[in-house]
Amino acid sequence: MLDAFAKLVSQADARGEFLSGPQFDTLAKLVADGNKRLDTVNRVTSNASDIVATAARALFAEQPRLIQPGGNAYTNRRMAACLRDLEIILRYVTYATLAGDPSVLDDRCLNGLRETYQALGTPGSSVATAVQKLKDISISIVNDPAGISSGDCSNLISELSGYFDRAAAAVV
Ligand code: PEB
Repeated sequence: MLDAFAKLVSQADARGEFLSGPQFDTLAKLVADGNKRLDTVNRVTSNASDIVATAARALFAEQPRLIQPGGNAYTNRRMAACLRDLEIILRYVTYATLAGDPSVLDDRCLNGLRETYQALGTPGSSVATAVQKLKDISISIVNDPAGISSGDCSNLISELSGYFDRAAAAVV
């Protein structure tokens, strides 16, 4: 598990070199945008249960078979597992966003997840659809202009978006 700083340091160290100019610029930008990053993570974190519930509701509205007898989210136990899975994925996306690096998401959440779902008979494509909904809802919450000083967050939004896409791609 690496963050953006540790990753560049380990890359430079592997070559026995000082940080390069572009590497330094990358980290300087990360520091300059640090408050935006913290606000982003904070907004997703503090709305996590709403984000999960809304994404799950939208998934089941679109794919009602999942909650009918024989569906993979049928029975309270499976429904609970489904909500829990979405919460876990969202939580690791917040960690990756904080770290500025996807390795925590890859190593601790996505590694082997596709195979787990195959073994469980859980439709990965439905999980991917739910993750896309987590993404859309999270981005709209992060982009809400209320109560925040205005600024350009497009880079952070595309980074955040990339972590959700990575999670969705890992389960299909
Ligand atoms: C991954 N999910 C499930 C299990 C595991 C995970 C390991 C099996 C054990 C259990 O039930 O607890 N666990 C989860 C995860 C990590 C982890 C992401 C990462 C660190 O440790 N069913 C649906 C939807 C979808 C869903 C499409 C969107 O119809 C999920 C939610 N996951 C789902 C369901 C189960 C499950 C387990 C329903 C239970 C399946 C079953 O027991 O039949």
